[in-house]
Amino acid sequence: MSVLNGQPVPNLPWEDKPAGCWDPIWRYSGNPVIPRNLIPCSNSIFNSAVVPFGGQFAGVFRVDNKARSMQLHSGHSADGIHWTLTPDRIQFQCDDPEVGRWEYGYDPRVVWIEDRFWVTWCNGCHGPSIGVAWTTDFETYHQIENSYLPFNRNGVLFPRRIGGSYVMLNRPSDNGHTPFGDIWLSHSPDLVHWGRHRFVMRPCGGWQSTKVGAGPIPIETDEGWLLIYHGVLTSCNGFVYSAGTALLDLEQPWKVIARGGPYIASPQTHYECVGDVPNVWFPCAAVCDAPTGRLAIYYGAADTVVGLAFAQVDELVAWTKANSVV
Ligand code: BMA
Repeated sequence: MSVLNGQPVPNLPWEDKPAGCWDPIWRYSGNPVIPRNLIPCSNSIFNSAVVPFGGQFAGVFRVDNKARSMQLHSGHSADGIHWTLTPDRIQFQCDDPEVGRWEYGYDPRVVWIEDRFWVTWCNGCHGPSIGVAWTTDFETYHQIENSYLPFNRNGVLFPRRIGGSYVMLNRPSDNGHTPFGDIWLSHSPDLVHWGRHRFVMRPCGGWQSTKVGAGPIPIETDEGWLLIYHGVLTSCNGFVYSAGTALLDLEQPWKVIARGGPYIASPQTHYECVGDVPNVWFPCAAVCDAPTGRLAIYYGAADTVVGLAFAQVDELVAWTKANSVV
């Protein structure tokens, strides 16, 4: 198994799997990496996106402020563990005031495609839609059209065109804490006009019985696109968010090759089980060092803090195939 079209990230944060760990992913011993009160305005900092940038790391962070409105902030880090976030929210530049009118933003993803970083997020536009913007420096962000009509969440771009099109996973939803959710895939010639919608996967029992949504940017391997996604179970005390994996066809990525039956991670530590929304493990980024296949996965814990976990791409691919329910 090898990672395709990846880059070396020699300074990727990393710890070896601890002895006695039975799972394909393991947590950083210093978690959480970002506390809820890192900047003066923050009530909580969680579901956030990180990428390699200029030999260091940068990202877009979900900050719910002390007025409890959902905002996006830029962040920088030399080592991927110690972060500096801008005190003020990102002010997106947008030619069209109807598109650029800011309501709220949350759950960002960031990906390098061709010549710039693209940011997608759940963007308030008379209900949740998928906002799209690009940046080259994590200082100035240029917002373009929302991808879909409301209501939609979890817009996750693939890192390259497939069959000539830009491709985005997404999840049609409603305007509340949606009690349903399937993953879909849409195509675009220009990142503005989206169509050729294809069904990818629906909930399928247990930890992923209520809804599913794409997580980090998919990782290209010679066995298919490795997708880490979240799944939701409805307990008598509310939703429980866990994470799992699937392998998608390289050229027709709406076709699921394999899908793990068990979760790879679920809320189990104190900071995942206790917070503003208990029992949430919500991955938004997986930074890969292509030569070693090491993954640093950034996830929101209990809608309150950012956690870091580690995995090996080859182990996740083998585990997904060995535990597939497809
Ligand atoms: C979802 C989104 C996520 C959040 C999760 C749990 O609907 O709002 O941002 O982590 O609920 O509250």
